[in-house]
Amino acid sequence: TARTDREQSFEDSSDRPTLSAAPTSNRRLLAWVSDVARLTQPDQVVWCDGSQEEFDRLTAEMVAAGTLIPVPKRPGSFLARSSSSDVARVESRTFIAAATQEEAGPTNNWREPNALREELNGVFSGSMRGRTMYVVPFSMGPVGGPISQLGVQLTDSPYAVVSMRIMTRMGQAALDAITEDTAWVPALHSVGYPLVDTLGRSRPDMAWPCNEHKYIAHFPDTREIMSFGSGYGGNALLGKKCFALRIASVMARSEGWLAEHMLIIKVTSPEGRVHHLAAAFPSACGKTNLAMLQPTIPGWKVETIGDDIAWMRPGPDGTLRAINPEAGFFGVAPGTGWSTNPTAMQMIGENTIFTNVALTDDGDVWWEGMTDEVPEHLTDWRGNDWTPESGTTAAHPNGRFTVSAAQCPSIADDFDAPEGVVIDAVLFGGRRRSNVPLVLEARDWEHGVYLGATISSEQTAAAEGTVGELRHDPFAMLPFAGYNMADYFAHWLSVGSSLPDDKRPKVFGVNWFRRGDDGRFLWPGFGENSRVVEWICRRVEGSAGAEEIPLGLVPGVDALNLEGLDVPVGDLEELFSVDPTSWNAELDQLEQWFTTFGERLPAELPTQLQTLRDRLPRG
Ligand code: GTP
Ligand code: SPV
Ligand code: MN
Repeated sequence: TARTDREQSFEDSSDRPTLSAAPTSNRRLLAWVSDVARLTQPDQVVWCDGSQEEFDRLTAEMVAAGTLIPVPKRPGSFLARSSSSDVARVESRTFIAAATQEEAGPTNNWREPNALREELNGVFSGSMRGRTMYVVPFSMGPVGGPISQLGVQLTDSPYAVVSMRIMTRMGQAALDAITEDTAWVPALHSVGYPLVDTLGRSRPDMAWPCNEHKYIAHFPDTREIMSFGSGYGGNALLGKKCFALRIASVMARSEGWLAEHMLIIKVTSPEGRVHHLAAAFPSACGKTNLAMLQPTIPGWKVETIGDDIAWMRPGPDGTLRAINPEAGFFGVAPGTGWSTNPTAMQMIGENTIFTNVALTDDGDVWWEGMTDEVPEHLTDWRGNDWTPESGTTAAHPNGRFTVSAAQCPSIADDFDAPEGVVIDAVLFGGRRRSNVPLVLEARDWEHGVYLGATISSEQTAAAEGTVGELRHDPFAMLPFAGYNMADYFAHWLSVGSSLPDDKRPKVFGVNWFRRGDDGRFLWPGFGENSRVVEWICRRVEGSAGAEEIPLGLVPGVDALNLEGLDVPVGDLEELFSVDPTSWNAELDQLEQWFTTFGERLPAELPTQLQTLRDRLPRG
């Protein structure tokens, strides 16, 4: 292929690019790119401008290489099949290299920064041989916005480049915003599969190159990211979990704001009143679905601002203002269908990159839950023939779609607002088959922080581990907090107390996943969740009633709008029932878990736990 002036070859100069053609004069950036190129030894360096032309060129190259397969039924769309060992985030290989283990805290894998840096220098040495290194400048949030942040990803994965173009504001505008004195996060990524070894022998590429030995490494003190060995989602699109949550949470703590694993929606009531809600649910527990909810109750409108990450900052007027730092959605495919999430189905009709889903014989994608009818023959996510008798799922349970927010039919007009939207309510939820009620309002901010800190959820396929196993996932941030979780709880308490009483968001807990003894979901979920959203908005307005139960405030019999809903009375009762025996057992377990945080745990949390214990009937 012809070389453009944005590409530099090493053959021209001695052992590294002159970088004379680089479209920036930023010295720190040029020095870093040059140092990384010397370490990783790519054939060439390409500076990405974020143009459609560049996207088309890269996708064409990936089609030729077998990395992408066109999806003819959806214009501009492609399927990627990852290596079967590279299908989700790898939490056991995710490291927080804080100065001390205590700073990383008991929920993170800590590594001593200098030792890890040394180890990674060895791992990255020559890791891009035979490949192109792309320089990917990006902004999280609108370029130049007061809440936005800049970063540059260096990667040898064209899949990461095209995904970053969808997921972030990527390209020349972001690069131009990086001046000598702006802060930006250096994010280095390699799939760890060089095509030429140290003796100069070459080997063929793979459709999805990766390395069995993975590192997702974060240096919070210097705000750097180094990711090696994986091409997948949160491991490889470094603006997302690595930057916008792990590094950003560290920035947020020192600057008095919040970086959260939250969706953001704009809700308009039948009277035209607008409320913004932010909600934290663990991975694959319903954020994308709630973000794109189509209300089943008349007169209500829900619009999308974000589906995965929220940056929330106390504004000059005392309100908590939030932006979605992303520009696209990397959503779970299985379970996404016309009956559950029609908005998403409309959104992914074109210009979408699918990963690890099945292909139909007539050139479309398919996954479990997309249609009621199951196709008789498919090519599964591994590329094998598949029929309903195969005994496996056709799509990987963590198969995903990557699509621009601009294509979302429910995107809100204030999606792009650089100053963010005012958050009126914060929701915490998990996947709980028992104990946790459909909806619960916290008595105050401290109680709300307790609700966030004590989220437990059945594990999903979004990370390696045993699916279905209940685990603590405080604030849905267990894999994403970049510092000590106990300090993170304290930070939440402190941000809340910095807000004036009348501006502080109300806090709620929700659970769409409670099941009956027979194992079926007690609540229909999806669009019907609008009924819960309605009660939350009415509570914010001060117009809906609530009843106090030991756990907090719940809608009384008449406060939840059940008009036209076909849920048996018995199920509704069960959705709010509190079993003292199992709650006391849950509190014993929580108390035990609290001890893992030692002295750093804010006293407010055990106090809240004791209050709850005192309120429970003796079991
Ligand atoms: P990440 O992108 O991993 O952070 O996940 P997410 O929280 O955005 O999860 P998502 O909305 O994609 O939901 C994941 C799974 O939960 C899908 O299979 C959905 O079909 C299912 N789900 C979402 N909302 C509901 C609901 O209200 N009820 C039930 N029963 N399932 C739901
Ligand atoms: C999650 O796992 O919470 C995701 C997908 O949103 S990933 O980008 O892989 O983290
Ligand atoms: Mn997520």
